[in-house]
Amino acid sequence: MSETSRERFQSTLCRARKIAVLTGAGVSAESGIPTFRGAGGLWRRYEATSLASPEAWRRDPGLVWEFYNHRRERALGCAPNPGHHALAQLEARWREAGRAFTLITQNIDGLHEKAGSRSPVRLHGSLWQVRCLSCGSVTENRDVPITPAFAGSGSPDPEAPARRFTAAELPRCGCGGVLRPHVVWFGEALQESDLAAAAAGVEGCDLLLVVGTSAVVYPAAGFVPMAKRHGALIAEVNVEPSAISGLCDVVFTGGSGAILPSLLDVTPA
Ligand code: BV8
Ligand code: ZN
Repeated sequence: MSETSRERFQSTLCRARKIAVLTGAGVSAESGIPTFRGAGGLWRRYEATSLASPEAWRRDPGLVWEFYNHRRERALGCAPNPGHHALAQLEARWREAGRAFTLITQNIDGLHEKAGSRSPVRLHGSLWQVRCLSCGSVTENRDVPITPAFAGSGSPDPEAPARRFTAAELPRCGCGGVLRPHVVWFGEALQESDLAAAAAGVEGCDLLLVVGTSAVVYPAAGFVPMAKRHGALIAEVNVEPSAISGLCDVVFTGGSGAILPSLLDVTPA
């Protein structure tokens, strides 16, 4: 009888000397954080992707901060789900066994870190970091609202009254410069150090696990064909097919919070 996908995945996993994981918004869906392209991808009348851009910032930085302030507020009340914990526990077992493990995430919500994942490669930055447009300093910032002027703002309701924020109401650095979210917007380059860390984690990996991503955003999605070229077994966990499902050796369909705890319950052989 041919081995099942699960048997194939777990027998490859337990022998794997080097594992890479790529996650997207879907891994946080069961924590209550809306995905980009699902129904949650809308905020007021805007596609999330249209607000995550330098053009939107140039046009109306107050609106962009309203959007991020709303996401920070919502994420504050969200906890890692069993999928995040299963990935953090797998990482701990692999590090304990002296084996290589790299978690690469497209998410900016910080839930992997909250679940105990150590030094995930955050390709798109962090909801909880801000960057000064004048001095360039990057700092942790967990103020909700981001400034008093944003208190109570950010409702995703399309009928919510549009507010204009003055430059004085925007968050400021100690140097007086305006602070922006330290995230990578569409059309912005990713940090070379993050790209290099992700590539180092994928090159030569025995297995790449892709969790909860539509895999339409580049260069993040490009790590899947890279792993394939290096001969890795490619596995996917998603509730529906994605743009890389055709590259996968095994596909597990369902919620990552439901699937990962038992799927990853493997000790290094
Ligand atoms: C770049 C941070 C080049 C912000 C994000 C024109 C100019 C420049 C570049 C481009 C261009 N046109 C296209 C590009 C490339 C562009 C791109 O890829 N566009 C796509 C849309 C075609 N990429 C870029 O712009 C990147 N930069 O290329 O720069 C450059 C080089 C040098 C100099 C200058 C420029 C930057 C991309 C990063 C954008 N920032 N996020 C923020 O979050 O606010 S991307 C953002 O969207 C997220 O971070 C995430 O990565 C992405 C959403 O994707 P997913 O995570 O996959 O989420 P999605 O909702 O799509 O899917 C969820 C999945 O989960 C689904 O499959 C669903 O089925 C599944 N799911 C749901 N529930 C569950 C589940 N799975 C499991 N369990 C569940 N319970
Ligand atoms: Zn500054």
